[in-house]
Amino acid sequence: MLCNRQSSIVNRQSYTPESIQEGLKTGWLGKGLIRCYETVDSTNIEAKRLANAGAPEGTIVLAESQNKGRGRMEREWISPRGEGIYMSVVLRPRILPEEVQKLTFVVAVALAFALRRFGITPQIKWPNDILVNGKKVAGILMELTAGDGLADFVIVGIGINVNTSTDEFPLSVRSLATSINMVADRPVRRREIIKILLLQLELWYERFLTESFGIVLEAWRRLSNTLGARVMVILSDKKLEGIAERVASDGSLMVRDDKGKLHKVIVGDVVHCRSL
Ligand code: BT5
Repeated sequence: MLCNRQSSIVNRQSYTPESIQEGLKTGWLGKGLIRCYETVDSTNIEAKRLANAGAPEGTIVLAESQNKGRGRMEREWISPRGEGIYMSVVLRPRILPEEVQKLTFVVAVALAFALRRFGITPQIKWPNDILVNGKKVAGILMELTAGDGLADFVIVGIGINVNTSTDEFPLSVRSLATSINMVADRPVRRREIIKILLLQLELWYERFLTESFGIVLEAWRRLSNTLGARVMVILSDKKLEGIAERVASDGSLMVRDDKGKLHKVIVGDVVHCRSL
């Protein structure tokens, strides 16, 4: 208990670009422009503004709080001041727009490996949730801007609950969410997580670009708790129940229903039936 109280004091120190870059072991990611804000609408929106103005690959946007933090499909991302990491990264991969979904896997793997450094055993729930003990500790929001051909840029938005306490989550999310300092084996500072995360992100992004998506997918499979599970997939117009058999090479989830029919799910929310 005492540890947690101490951690909540140290962890609430805000960060500066210098404090992130000090001791940062990446080759390029985060070595250039880092913008730290007190409050923004959404770090993804701010990063998009910067990218549209020509910000290079590796630019980072961080905020202490967001008043329009977003999840997928315009859902809200709860972003209490100083309690979490609200970060967006500008990437400019030379990939086709349809390949961008694969980057969610790259980021999820990087995030899971980074969190393992703090004595946590995270699991990835398809497509973009990072869970600890079945509760969501982090989420990923990937936003693409493309012209006619290749992706112009991708904004990788990452939200991590670090110090957030249960009562800071609204009732609708409370039983589903957790935070790093509720589950880590020692008090963790936000900037410590950011440095390790940037390093993992650079590593897995470069593997994806120079080696293959297969390598990422292999790691993802080991970290995922979705594969083999009985799931309910909430699609825009219906629900589908079955076994999540595998992830296809494009990142979509293959679900076999009880009649034996295989469905390819490209976008949807997954509920693991055992936790219903
Ligand atoms: C996500 O969406 O999980 C993506 C979250 C990405 C947030 C980051 S923060 C930095 C960057 N800037 C942004 O504006 N966004 C990104 P999705 O899978 O749609 O999950 C959203 C759902 O998660 C909500 O509808 C809630 O049920 C739940 N939720 C909201 N806030 C949460 C939190 N802090 N912790 C855990 N669950 C939360």
